[in-house]
Amino acid sequence: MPSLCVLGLGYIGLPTASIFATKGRRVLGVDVSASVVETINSGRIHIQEPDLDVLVRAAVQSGNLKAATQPAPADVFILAVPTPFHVSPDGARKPDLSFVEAAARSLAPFVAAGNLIILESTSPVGTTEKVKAWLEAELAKLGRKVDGLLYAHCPERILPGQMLKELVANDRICGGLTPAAAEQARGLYASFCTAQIFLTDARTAELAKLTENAFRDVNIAFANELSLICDKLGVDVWELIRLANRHPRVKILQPGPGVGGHCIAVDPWFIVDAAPAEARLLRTAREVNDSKPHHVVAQVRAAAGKDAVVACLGLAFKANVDDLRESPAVEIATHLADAGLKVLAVEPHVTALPKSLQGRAELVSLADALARASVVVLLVDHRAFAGLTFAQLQGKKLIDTRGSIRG
Ligand code: SAJ
Repeated sequence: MPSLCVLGLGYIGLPTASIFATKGRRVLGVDVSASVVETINSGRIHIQEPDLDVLVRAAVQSGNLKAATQPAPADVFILAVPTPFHVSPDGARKPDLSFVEAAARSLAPFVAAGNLIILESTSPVGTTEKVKAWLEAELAKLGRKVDGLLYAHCPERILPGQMLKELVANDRICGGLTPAAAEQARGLYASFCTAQIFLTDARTAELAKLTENAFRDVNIAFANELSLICDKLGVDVWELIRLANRHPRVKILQPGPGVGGHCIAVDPWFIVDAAPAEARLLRTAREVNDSKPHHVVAQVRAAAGKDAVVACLGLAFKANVDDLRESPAVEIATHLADAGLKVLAVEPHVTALPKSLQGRAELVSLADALARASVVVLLVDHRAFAGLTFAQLQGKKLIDTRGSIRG
């Protein structure tokens, strides 16, 4: 069975490396962080995802998964490194491919004829071609000539919170720079993916992944815009959506405090960057979703008196995960603290506040927050808040951004 080298041991690389290892392949996981490497080699994990600890432990104990800070020769190389954006001085969001470039170049001493190089990171159209160009440039510098390298883009589609289930059960797309590359990639993923694997070219695969997240972003923006319209017109947006969704061809998503995470709030910008004149709806959706936290802050400030104590229920970017990165809830709580309000944060999934709130808010239990706050802002619909009722919040001002508190 071919051996693998997976570069980037984060939310995508680690489950992917581990599942290949548990299917009997020899996998070297590579990460630039020595502490991540040490954690994984001891059979533990540095990120939270249901059952991932069990999978990684099994992979390490089988002897098939090892982690290191440097790549090594393998038959297949998978790049699963971050692809964030940076904001240029004129405000435009530009893809930051520096991690992909560094990973691609780092392979030059190790690749051999016929190796398959797979880009899994969500990437702008044309990135797989760039991976090839970067690696070839590095090979030329080393004076190496390596024949028959195959390149493919095989984007992941797994949902945080259900990653291990979706890793196996979701359909996949393998886009090759050549049909042979796509075919080889399909053979590889078929070793654990029980769903269908579709072959295409790399550019279509790149745009398909971006399109999926842009589709969701636009649909959430529709719901968020409706919530603003309803606030203005004095209509209950939750009731409105519930009723509109009784139409057989209407399926409106749920408004919230904004769109967080490192995928949906990022990926549409890669399309906007590549086709700014055409991607008008996508840009506006991003702007609508990015503006929602400011609307919530304004609502809270209008409801809160000068010395109000505000309980922020939830800090994670979505329900039932511990991930606070790119979280609109954190953004809102931070702005409230900036405004001089006393902020009590309730986040059952973490034991410490994020940097922007350290020393400026208190991390407290739900009971403590409810006892002390005059204003309650529900920011995340965690299961832990599911039992909350209006009766428990009597006498307090309530801003429920998720519509999850019922009678
Ligand atoms: N949200 C709403 N209202 C909704 C649904 C979501 O406000 O009705 C918010 C969430 O609270 C969160 C954000 O949107 O802040 C994104 O959450 P999500 O659950 O929609 O998506 P992610 O970011 O966890 O994962 C997405 C998924 N993409 C799609 O569903 C098209 C996942 O399949 C991808 O693999 C992942 O991005 C990724 O890695 O790209």
